[in-house]
Amino acid sequence: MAGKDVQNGIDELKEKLWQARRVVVLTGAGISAESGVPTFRGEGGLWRQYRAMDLATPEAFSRDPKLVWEFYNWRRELLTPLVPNPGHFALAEIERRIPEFTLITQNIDGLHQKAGSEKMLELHGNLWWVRCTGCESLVEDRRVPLPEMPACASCNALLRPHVVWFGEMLDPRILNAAYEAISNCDLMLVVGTSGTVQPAASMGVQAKRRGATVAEVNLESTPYSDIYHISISGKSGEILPRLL
Ligand code: BJW
Ligand code: ZN
Repeated sequence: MAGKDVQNGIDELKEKLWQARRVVVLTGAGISAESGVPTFRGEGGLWRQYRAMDLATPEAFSRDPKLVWEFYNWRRELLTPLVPNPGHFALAEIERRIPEFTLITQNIDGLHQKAGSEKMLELHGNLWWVRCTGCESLVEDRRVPLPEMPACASCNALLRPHVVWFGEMLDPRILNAAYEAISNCDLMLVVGTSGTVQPAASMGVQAKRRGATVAEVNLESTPYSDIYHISISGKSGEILPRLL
């Protein structure tokens, strides 16, 4: 995409954004890429190096919980020194300036909160929370690393990461809140997601069907680039601050 197209896309998005009353932003791994967090697909992506079905399914966890915990402990180690980038900070600032704002993220890294975002829905959970496989209790646990087979403080059963694996249902309260925001928004911005994982992948199209303007910011084109109203090609850490 030529620089002029990028500038035109930014100008158009800026106009729509600052006219809007209700804004939804959906983010994926790409927004955290400039902070040093690996994405899933694409070059250097986690699912290029590891088989998702061996690590991110309930079946994998039942079969080999140690291996799955090893993977999530490694991700915790990787994330510990990382900080939000200008893309995260720009979204936190947009939230402060828009009357009704919802950030829906597929990311589990917690970097949006670190940047100051508050009105957030975490569709796929959070790496820094653990859930008991016995009593279902949910607690924040920032130990790095966790023990090989971490146990629940109340019932001693095995803990699992509080994330959503393939084949698992998303939390219905979070999903309903996301659909509610999407169906009422004037503008939806989709940032740094490949649009391959459902149900998040269809959310932009649903907003468009409900009459919202939908814009995408991504380093590469996605299956939705020609469907959304505005598609801006570039790094979110460079594009999003230019909206302010
Ligand atoms: C930049 C950039 C920069 C880079 N600036 N951009 C309907 C049809 C078919 C299948 C299904 C369906 N409904 C459900 C399914 C099954 C499945 C699914 O979608 N499978 C597809 C792969 C086909 N979905 C599920 O199982 C979901 N559950 C569900 O729907 O339950 C009901 C149900 C179950 C079973 C059958 C039917 C219904 C749960 C999905 C859970 C996903 N979990 C993961 C792991 C989370 C924990 C962890 O991190 O370990 O979530 S998988 C992984 O993918 C992670 C991500 O959140 C998710 C999305 O990835 P994302 O964010 O898009 O990252 P990438 O890497 O793909 O893309 C990065 C993008 O950034 C790229 O586009 C780059 O260009 C860009 N980029 N640098 C801007 N600087
Ligand atoms: Zn327990």
